[in-house]
Amino acid sequence: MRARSLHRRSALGLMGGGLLAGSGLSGLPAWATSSGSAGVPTEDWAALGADVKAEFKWAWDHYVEKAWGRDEINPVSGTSQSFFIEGHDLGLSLVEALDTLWIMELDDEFQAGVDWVKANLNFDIDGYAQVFETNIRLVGGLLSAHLASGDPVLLDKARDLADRLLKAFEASPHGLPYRYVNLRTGAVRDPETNLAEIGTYATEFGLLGQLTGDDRYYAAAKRAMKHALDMRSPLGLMAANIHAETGLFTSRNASIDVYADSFYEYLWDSWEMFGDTEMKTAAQECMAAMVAHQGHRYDGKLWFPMVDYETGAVTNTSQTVLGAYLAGLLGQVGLKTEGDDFLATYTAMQEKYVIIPESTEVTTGVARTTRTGLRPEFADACLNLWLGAPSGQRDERYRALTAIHYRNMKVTSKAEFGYTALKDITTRPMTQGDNCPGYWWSEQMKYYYLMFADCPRVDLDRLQLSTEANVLRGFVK
Ligand code: IFL
Repeated sequence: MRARSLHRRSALGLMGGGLLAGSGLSGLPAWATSSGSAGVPTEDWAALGADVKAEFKWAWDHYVEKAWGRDEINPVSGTSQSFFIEGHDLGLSLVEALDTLWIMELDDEFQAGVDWVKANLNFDIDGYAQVFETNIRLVGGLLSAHLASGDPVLLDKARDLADRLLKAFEASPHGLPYRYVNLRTGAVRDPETNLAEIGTYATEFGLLGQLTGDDRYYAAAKRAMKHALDMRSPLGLMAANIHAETGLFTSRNASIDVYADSFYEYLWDSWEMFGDTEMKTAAQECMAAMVAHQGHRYDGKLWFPMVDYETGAVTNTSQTVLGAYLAGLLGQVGLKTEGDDFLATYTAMQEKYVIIPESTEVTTGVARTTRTGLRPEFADACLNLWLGAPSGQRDERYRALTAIHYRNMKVTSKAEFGYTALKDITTRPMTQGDNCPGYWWSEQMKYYYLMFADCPRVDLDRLQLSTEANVLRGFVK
């Protein structure tokens, strides 16, 4: 790990007793680790929001200096790397950052990013891109930047890219996209896929359809989702793995997180964005089936381990940090008690480990892995639960929990040139990796800012975020 600033050492010192003892966040006030609503402190939220903006600007300046136009910065070494296609960078972090820059009113930075996109981003590449990632990160990023700026070139680029991705759907007899498509030739590969990768298109494709008047996009997205929904077992569950050529499940594991997570988000989002009542019903049915057949308590904590989709027998007792999104989604579909219950599970993991482990053994509540991916899902869940009440009645507890998440990230994951994933959360200090995933620019920094700052450019009551937190509705112009 690189040498740190005095400021950061002080912060570690503040928390050090609790961290070293492995007994939580001693050194922080009692409220900070509380999952109850009593004792939520008065915080200067505007000041915390300003701090998030300052950190984002600081990280952006380093990206500009060290990695401009590259997919991801490695913020310890000051190097960079490709994400989609080795040697053909697509400005991933830049595209992911655009709507966050806009919300933060960092207008010069936003315009510089847009100008780079217009001058450099060209998808006519003879290389295979992962269809799911390309959609949520690039199509979504371009669409939100278009909504922010009104620039038609950004919409043209989103459409061009989506047209290339459509080839992956059209190659399957069932309309289930292959995992990879050659952006130039339309050739496909990797038919063994999963719910997340066949079913996370509806919001970007639906919005693209609204903006272009072309129904093909949403139709393709919905056809793939419907195919899987139609194969639900009598328990109401789907297996998470599926084959694009046979159309059949290739495992028996129903999962809320790995291989599946955003499929479920996009059922509900299809209702919220487009009023699709069929998808609303499906979302409610799927959530009810999860609660009934996947929800299990271990040591009093609610978890959703993998189960056999036909029998409900538990098949795997690990759960990833990605699963935290479900706490927010449960709240969105009207199962707030269960959502709060599941959030409390991850809150306890945050108290215990400071940074929620990438994967947990649910029977013991012990981390299965030491590395983490600089993950946003806990803050995502807090935001969705917070937004569940109208302005003025929102529960401050969610903001307080998110403030802990933010401060813990600052203390553990800030490197010389940006924020990084961690190699080992069990060492003291934690051992840093050397990569800032693209989603950091789109997700947690936006969640923090939306919750802490006054955002004149966003109407929180209309806000619609994609799984990658791209703003697809709710900008104030
Ligand atoms: O890319 C992110 C997105 O939220 C997703 N899956 C995981 C990533 C963040 O952990 O759908």
